[in-house]
Amino acid sequence: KAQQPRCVWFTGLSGSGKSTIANLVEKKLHALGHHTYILDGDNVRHGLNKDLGFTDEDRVENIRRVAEVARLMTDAGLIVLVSFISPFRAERRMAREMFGSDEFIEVFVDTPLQVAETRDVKGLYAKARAGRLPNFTGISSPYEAPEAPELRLDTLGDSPEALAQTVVERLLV
Ligand code: GGZ
Repeated sequence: KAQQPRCVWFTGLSGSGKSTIANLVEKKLHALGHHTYILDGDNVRHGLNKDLGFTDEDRVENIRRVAEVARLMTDAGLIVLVSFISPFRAERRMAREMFGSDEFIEVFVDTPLQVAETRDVKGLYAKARAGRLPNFTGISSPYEAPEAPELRLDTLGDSPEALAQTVVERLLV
């Protein structure tokens, strides 16, 4: 049976684990024979969106373009894994409204700020605290947590592997 196109929209702080989980989900879906694409900062902010930074206005435009591209990809039949902080509820709602109600799965990668900041894998939180990285999400720019996501992943409670499995199961029903 042909796969159903889906937009799996990961949202969460920098360092929350979005990309790690999205990559594991992709691996599992490939093993099941599904066609996927990951949209994230690495392949979008250096190309299509390289004119955009991190002001509120630029983030809104970043997410708007990402949602449009994701929509083109679901039109082409793919399962799209979208992995951006996407900090604003209004833009996530706008994205959701572009898809059918069964097509869009919002996944809140719920890592507390204190945990992401303590890990600080890339040293960005330290830079932001020192005032050398303006408009940093969680420090000097807001993150509006989802109120009713399809899935909330507790990254303190479970391994990335187990969380990825949860996403795959939710998405193939
Ligand atoms: C947040 C920033 C910033 C600022 C650079 N605020 O952990 P990372 O490094 O790899 O992921 C973060 C990424 C966030 O880009 P997004 O396109 O996902 O953001 S949004 O959805 O809000 O448009 C971080 C890095 O870019 N980064 N400066 N000021 N994250």
